[in-house]
Amino acid sequence: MLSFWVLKYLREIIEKKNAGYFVLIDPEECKIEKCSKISREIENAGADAILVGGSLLTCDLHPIVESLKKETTLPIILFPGDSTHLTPHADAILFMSLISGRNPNYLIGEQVKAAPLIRRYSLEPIPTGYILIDGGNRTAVEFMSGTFPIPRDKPDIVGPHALAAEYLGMKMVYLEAGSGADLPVPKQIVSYVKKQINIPLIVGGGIRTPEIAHKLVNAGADFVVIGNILEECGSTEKMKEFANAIQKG
Ligand code: 1GP
Repeated sequence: MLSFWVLKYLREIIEKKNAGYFVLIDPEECKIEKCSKISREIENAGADAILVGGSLLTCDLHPIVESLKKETTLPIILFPGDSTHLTPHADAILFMSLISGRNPNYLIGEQVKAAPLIRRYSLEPIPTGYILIDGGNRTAVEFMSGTFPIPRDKPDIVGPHALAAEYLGMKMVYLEAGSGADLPVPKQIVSYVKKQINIPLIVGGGIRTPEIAHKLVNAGADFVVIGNILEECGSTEKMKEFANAIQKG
């Protein structure tokens, strides 16, 4: 009997801390010999979970996640670009459907290919409606998925997508501007969506300062994802600043 725990843990984080903090690791940028140290630092800095993934993967995911896992008690959650980005060394997977797009492969195709392996690996699937918002530049996820992001000034289009995710039984909604986006998801969109749904809201992409993270939490984000900026200036201090800004909302 599998005992899944990550979604329950994430719900408790929202209750206890107001909002949670995910650090995203791009396996392409993660040197295997540094992985254990990195996951220890992320935990010490106060993050709530480690996401691992990206749009494109050319490296071997197994040893990276195995090594990350050794030195942390935080859940390691896969954030896959497609059905090949799987490893049994993680705890859970954001089982995403790219619902802002109309590409059947990312709505259901990759999910069907991944499902048997997720089961074999005993990964906890967290069904997530993944919504791409224009971040001011072309991002890898836009190119790789062959989908258009929703325009930044159209919360009235984003809202029904998020609501449809909830009505389809998904457990989370992820508003994504894309890794390295010039502009994060507008707080007006976050607050609009927050009013529509009753499931947790993840916001990520292009969040470069703790102040921006803080504003997004105030607008309604339940989880904030920080990736690129920590790779660029990944000091523990910087990670802690984000923790303070996010978890104290
Ligand atoms: C990307 O939302 C995540 O999917 C994180 O984005 O790397 O821009 O922080 P950044």
